[in-house]
Amino acid sequence: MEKSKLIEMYKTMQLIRLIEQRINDEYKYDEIKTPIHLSIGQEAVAAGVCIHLRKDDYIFGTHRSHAQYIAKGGDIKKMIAELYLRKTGCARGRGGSMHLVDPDVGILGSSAIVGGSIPLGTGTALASKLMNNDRVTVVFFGDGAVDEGTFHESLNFAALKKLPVVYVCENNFYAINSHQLSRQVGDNIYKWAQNYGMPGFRIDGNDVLEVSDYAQKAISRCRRGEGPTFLECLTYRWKGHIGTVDDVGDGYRPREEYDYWVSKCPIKWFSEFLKDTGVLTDEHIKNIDQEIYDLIDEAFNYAQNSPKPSPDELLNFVYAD
Ligand SMILES: Cc1ncc(C[n+]2csc(CCOP(=O)(O)OP(=O)(O)O)c2C)c(N)n1
Ligand SMILES: [Mg+2]
Repeated sequence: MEKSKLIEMYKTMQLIRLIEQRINDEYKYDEIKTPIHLSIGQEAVAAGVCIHLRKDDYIFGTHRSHAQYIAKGGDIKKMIAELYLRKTGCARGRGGSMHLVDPDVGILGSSAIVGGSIPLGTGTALASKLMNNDRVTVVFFGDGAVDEGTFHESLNFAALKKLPVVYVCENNFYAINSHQLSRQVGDNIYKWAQNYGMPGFRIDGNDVLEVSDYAQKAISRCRRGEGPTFLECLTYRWKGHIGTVDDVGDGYRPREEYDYWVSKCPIKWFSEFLKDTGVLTDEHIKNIDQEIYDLIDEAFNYAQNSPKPSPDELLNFVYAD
């Protein structure tokens, strides 16, 4: 992979990490008026996939979508303003963290309905096929979405019609506090895809190079008109399911498991790789990180100084009586 792309992936992962740490820190002031689901620990999935997407390709996300929005090139000022429910937010302050959208860069939406984005992304892939363009759709979802009927219907249909869609399952092993093995007979998510007739792979979702490699092949396959691919990316969230809690010790996940995944930090590993291979030095990394901190400050200032919607605007954009 070209050096510039490697650096871009580092920047994306670090922007996701640092912006979420800032969200985490600001949350206690109770000015961010929306539930939040942080992706700290899972940054490599979105970064490794979206590096291969064009601006006019589409993505759909979930309740845990900051990473995907950022990696696809969403405007972070509008994202933070959305978290503060300001008029300048990407969903005009009406959606909050779980409803990020930026159609100008192909972010067609995220949904808090678990599994809800899977048929939507299957639909845009069908549209691309019918309109005979080569736009690819990527749908991101969690291991919990596999428990929904719509997951199975959508995969079957996409394989049957050879639709240009890449299904990216971020398997962090938990849906809220329920482990995968308390919800599913086996730990075999990628095999569902194979059974429905598409290539399905299980990969290390904390290794951005591996994610990028598989994503590139999957996206190229879509562009060639050969149909969908399924990527099950094993990864781990560091924070609790919702909000800013640190919940290790609450009983549902073992400390050793958490420690193992923290030791596999995707950003730490990748920055070491970039230094070992001479792509970046400590000095470069320091400068990049400072630029990212500045961008984040700018986004928070923008959001905090943006106007709030007024009550008389409540019914704007409501189209039915
Ligand atoms: C249809 C539906 N059922 C239940 C919920 C409640 N719920 C919100 S998030 C969540 C867990 C989702 O887990 P997963 O898909 O693995 O995503 P993760 O939170 O791990 O990123 C559940 C059950 C919901 N939002 N929608
Ligand atoms: Mg999960």
